[in-house]
Amino acid sequence: MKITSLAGGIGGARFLRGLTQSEKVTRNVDVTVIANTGDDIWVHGVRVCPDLDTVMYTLGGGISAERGWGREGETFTAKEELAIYGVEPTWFGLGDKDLATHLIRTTSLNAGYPLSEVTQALCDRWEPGVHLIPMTDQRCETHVVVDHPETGARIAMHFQEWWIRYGAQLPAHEFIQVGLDQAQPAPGVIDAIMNADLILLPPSNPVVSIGTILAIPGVHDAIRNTPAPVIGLSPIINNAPVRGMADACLSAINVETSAVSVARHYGSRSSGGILDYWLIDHSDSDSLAEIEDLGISARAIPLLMTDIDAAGAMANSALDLVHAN
Ligand code: FO1
Repeated sequence: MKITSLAGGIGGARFLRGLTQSEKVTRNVDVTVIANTGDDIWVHGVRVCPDLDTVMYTLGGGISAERGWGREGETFTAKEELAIYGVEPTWFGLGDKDLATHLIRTTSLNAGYPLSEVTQALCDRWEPGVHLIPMTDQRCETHVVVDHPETGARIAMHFQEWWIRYGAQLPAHEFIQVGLDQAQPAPGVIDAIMNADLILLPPSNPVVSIGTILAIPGVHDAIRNTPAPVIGLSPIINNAPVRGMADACLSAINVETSAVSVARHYGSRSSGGILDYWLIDHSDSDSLAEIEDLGISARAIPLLMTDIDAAGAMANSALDLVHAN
């Protein structure tokens, strides 16, 4: 069975760990992960790809369990030394172990290798157990339009500065994908969607993670047209994001922070959208009828990914849904 999943950062990676380590799934299942690269950033001369690395480290066993990003047992000596020199950005958490990944990636990119090939080479070490592909090999960074915290002037800043330095507390007027008009799906992306037996949208940020991937020319159409069923899992439980600041992102695009509103935002496949199924938490089960009215089959299951087993149970619910229909 071929499963293709779009994925953002921490929530998506944790779901995928449940999917790939669940006993039901490991047998003859081939998982391809199309990861968001809109969060990617140049810092201190190296290219950092947060969502690719979060998936690679989480599935490869190197992730910091406490942070959900970066490496377990990490030190930040290089970051501290850079700060002593007064070199910005001092707000970015550049880890020493993580730096090795960024240095190899930067050297390979500078030598002309595409990001998809560089990612494959890094995965040779980490063996995440999935085929990890960036959404595009071209630079397509998310920048956020905000009012400058001091001057009030309307400016665009890199997503990471908004997310890390300002904790997504500056109201976002707009998200812009810089480079989108030149971006093409990376090799294998469209094929992984069109030839899958199942498409999964994990509980990643629907705006800056899943939304960013869907905006790459050709991806949304491929998901609309693939013969595979498309199952999404709500990143919103009881009208609140499970982690991260999905609510700050949803309000920027005038989408209410609720399981049903995100389902409406993705849309049913029968009405020009991408969802066949939408899994919500039991606490939102009063929305089941409303979601079904959108033309999307809905189920309420435990959606809180407290540990790997909980994520595995969620993945199994998604698979059961497909087998049942
Ligand atoms: N998130 C933070 O909240 N603070 C950081 O300093 C930080 C550094 C960082 C470095 C490498 C990396 O791969 C991820 C990092 N993240 C950090 C997480 C990252 O900002 C977000 O996880 C994604 O961009 C959103 O999914």
